[in-house]
Amino acid sequence: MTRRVLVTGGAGFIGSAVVRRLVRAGWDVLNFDKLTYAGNLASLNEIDNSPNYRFAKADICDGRAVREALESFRPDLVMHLAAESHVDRSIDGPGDFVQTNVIGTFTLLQEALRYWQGLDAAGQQAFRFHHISTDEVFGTLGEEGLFREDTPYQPNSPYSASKASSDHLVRAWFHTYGLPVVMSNCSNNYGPYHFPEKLIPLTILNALEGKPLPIYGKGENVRDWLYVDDHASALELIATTGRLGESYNVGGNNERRNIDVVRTICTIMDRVVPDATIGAREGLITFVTDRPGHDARYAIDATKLKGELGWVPAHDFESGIEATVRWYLDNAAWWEPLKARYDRARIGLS
Ligand code: NAD
Ligand code: TDX
Repeated sequence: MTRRVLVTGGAGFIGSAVVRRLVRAGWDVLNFDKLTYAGNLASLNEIDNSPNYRFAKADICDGRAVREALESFRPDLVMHLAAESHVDRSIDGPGDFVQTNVIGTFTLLQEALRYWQGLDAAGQQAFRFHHISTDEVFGTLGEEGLFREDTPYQPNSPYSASKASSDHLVRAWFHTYGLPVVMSNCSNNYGPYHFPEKLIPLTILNALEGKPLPIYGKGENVRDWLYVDDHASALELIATTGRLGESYNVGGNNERRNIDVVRTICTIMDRVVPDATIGAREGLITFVTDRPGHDARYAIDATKLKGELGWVPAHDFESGIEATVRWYLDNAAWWEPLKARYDRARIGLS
């Protein structure tokens, strides 16, 4: 039987990796995406002519559009990735985050429940709703410890608070209405097709052009980096084999301080694209005003996912970051058109 998956946010960074993976694996895929500034159909050029791929431009807050998509496509899996995802934007304008991440998830849950209740017994048995979330819901760690699935929620930014709210709604729809859900919370992703407002692609593109490399505060904040295709492989596994009502933490065991991430990128670029007029790129590092409420450290304990479902990531940080730098160097046609769409004025850059 062909498996049918409705992916929300499939034109985004992680959603497009999931769509590319599932289309290649033979799933029938409907990509349901509003195409905000972060959505980009060019990220799907490799698969968008495939007969088992289709696209609907629509908003998860629009209940009627969600209902029509579910009733006409009739998926046996929903993977929910659509979200406002950038922490800095959530500080400047939290309203969109509450709207999409909270109201949008609520709308999707209501329509998924209605659809699921209308299925026959075999259809109900087969159906799953997978909610994709972030480790930022757990707040911040000190120097020791890791986020586990039972770590208390302590979100600190409007973004993480909105994602935490959505996680709670999904859990409640399982316990109250019996909607068959699985959930996952992942650490920072990096890799190809990452929108250039985020630390790693911003650093690569600014370093290429010899522009300042902005580091918030002292650059000592720690993130746990995971190559995006490893997240996509975890998501397929969780969606298809995770236990209903459970959540799984996803992370690559690659803790790095931001300053060290930026220095690593500088070293790779000095080697791969040396530029005498720019010189050593570490000289471009510019310490700027810290992010308000900046979480000090994130780190994931993925023991449950590895032990229960047998997930093994394929990339370590060193090979993943080198592949990512080379991808950006080889794919200017993807990122050039985006440059007008990201706002560096916020941090005082041209
Ligand atoms: P992204 O910002 O790159 O993409 C989000 C996508 O959702 C875009 O294609 C956008 O057009 C779409 N979208 C936004 N609002 C919508 C709406 N109202 N209706 C329909 N589509 C809408 O995000 P990402 O980095 O790919 O993250 C995907 C998911 O994974 C998010 O839920 C995020 O919270 C979560 N996550 C991200 C990371 C990370 O490091 N990027 C880590 C852990 C979890
Ligand atoms: O210019 C910058 N300078 C800088 O020092 C930017 C954009 C970021 N930073 C810092 C802030 C963070 O400590 O680098 C770190 C990474 O920042 P982002 O790339 O903005 O990611 P982060 O805020 O950690 O959130 C990301 O990972 C978790 C995603 O955007 C979220 O959607 C995901 O849930």
